[in-house]
Amino acid sequence: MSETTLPETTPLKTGKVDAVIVGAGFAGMYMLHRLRGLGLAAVVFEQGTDVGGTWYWNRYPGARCDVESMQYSYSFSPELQQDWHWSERFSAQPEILRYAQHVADRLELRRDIRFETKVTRASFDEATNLWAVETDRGDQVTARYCIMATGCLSSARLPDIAGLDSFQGATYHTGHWPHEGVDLAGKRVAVIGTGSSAIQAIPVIARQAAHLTVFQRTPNFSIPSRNAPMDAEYEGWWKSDYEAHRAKARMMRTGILYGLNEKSALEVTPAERLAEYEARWAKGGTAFMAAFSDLITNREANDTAAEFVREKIRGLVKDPAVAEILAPQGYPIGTKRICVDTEYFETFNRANVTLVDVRDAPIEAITPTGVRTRHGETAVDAIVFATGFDAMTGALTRVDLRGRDGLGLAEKWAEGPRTYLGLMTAGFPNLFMITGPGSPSVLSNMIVSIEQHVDWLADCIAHLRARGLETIEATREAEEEWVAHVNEVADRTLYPAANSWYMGANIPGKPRVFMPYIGGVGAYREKCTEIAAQGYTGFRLKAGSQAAVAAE
Ligand code: N01
Repeated sequence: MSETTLPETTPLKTGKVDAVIVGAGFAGMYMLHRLRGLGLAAVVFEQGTDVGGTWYWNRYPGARCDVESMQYSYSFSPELQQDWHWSERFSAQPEILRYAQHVADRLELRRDIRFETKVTRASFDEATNLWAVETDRGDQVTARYCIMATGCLSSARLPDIAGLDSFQGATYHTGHWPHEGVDLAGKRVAVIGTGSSAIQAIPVIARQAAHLTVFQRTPNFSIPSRNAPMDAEYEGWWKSDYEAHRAKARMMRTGILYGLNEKSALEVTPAERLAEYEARWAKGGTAFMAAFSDLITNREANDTAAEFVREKIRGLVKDPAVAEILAPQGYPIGTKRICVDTEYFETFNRANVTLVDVRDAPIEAITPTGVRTRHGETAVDAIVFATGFDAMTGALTRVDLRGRDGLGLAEKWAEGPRTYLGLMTAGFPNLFMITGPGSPSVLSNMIVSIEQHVDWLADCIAHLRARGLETIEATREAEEEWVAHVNEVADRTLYPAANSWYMGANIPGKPRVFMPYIGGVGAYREKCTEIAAQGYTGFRLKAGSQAAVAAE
């Protein structure tokens, strides 16, 4: 269904539902489907005009998923996964959005989704054990459960650069790309940032623009995608036993089925090591980081992979000085999210592309006509901000969420997010997060993690209802322990060594805390299942009378 044929959104204004779901991306869509299956009345509020979440907003040129198409899709419906055909090894944004729209059509989800509606505030009423949810369209809805399906990378961020508003040309953010598309042909374009989004957009923009200037502060490691049309045999292999393959993927560290080499990078000969890296480089994709078991825990092992990629960059970029600026130094490979590209480094060989290193000479100002550093001004017609997101917490804390005693979530998380399993936070009964901080989320195949959380939540809600329980809430003790565990596991890795958005380091003033859980999707799943099987250990479950009826 195209956006133009969408039904008119009718605001609810007032009413009572069993559950409010915030966001109609893959998490919100599946949550709605599961809650309907339990017979609950649920409404989804979504800011956009259609479903798709990340894939609705991130329409920048070159946007593509770096998880293989056969794995980046729902697994809950055997019919759906058999019927759908992906055209490429790695799907581009328009195809993933079409898939989301297809699922919404197939499951008739849109009738319970209120589009173009932003949830502004939700507060817990201790007298009734209900959430009062308010939107920017004047809805005031009460709900037993409030489920935040707001995504981890959905709060786009513009840097605080002087003169931003003075620019007379066009400005764009990759995470809010205009739906009608942008014609950059013949234009002088600046791209600010060199993260995953920029690395995908730059080669495409370079082919359109008269001139492209890339402002790079931190170079990134990137692996070629080797994207190609879908191989029929490969698709057939997946579809011949999708259930079994999915079951294996769910227990992998990242929720992705790929060959993890159990050997240490330091236990093989240099020739064997090189051969492994070459094979993975030739195959393409993030599985490069699974070349050896210790790349993310041992700096010496990591250095071998980092140097391999730096050498590749030196080979791909003709100007040695430019190659050195593009070759990442000073942080371990993989500790900032590894990028996957199509001819990114080669793009810097083009005559119409200039790289500006702003590490030592930061962007001082945006002027009416361009971008200025202390080395001078670059005049441009358009600026593309590929400057990322207030990751993991931003989409949650920008809603005025109030728990017991009026406690605000933003206030509670002032020193960093605190959750139990990334699912709930103490003091906020019946407020659930899908792929929240403290869960594997962004370190995994998001759809695998989304399905795991949604299934766990649906089972939890069914458990509460079957027993006449009104609320579930994480205990402070369980939360303390989980936060300590998340940190302890992160500290066993090299991740904290990088100034990444995983650490909140891309936002001035944001606390430096490693936000996702790196213990692995499989181990995490087992933990969640065990906790539920034991009667929700670490949660306090209460009947309407407020009496505690289940173990902590
Ligand atoms: O954002 P980022 P993103 N002056 O935060 C730079 C997912 N994703 O949108 O590193 C100059 O990674 C900043 O520099 P620095 C994926 O998880 C997935 O690219 O802070 N530069 C950085 O280079 C990814 O990790 C896919 O020094 C400034 C860039 O802006 C996540 O989304 C595709 C600056 C921001 O990079 C976010 O990626 C796309 C300033 N003042 C995204 N401020 C796939 O599936 C910021 N920067 C493939």
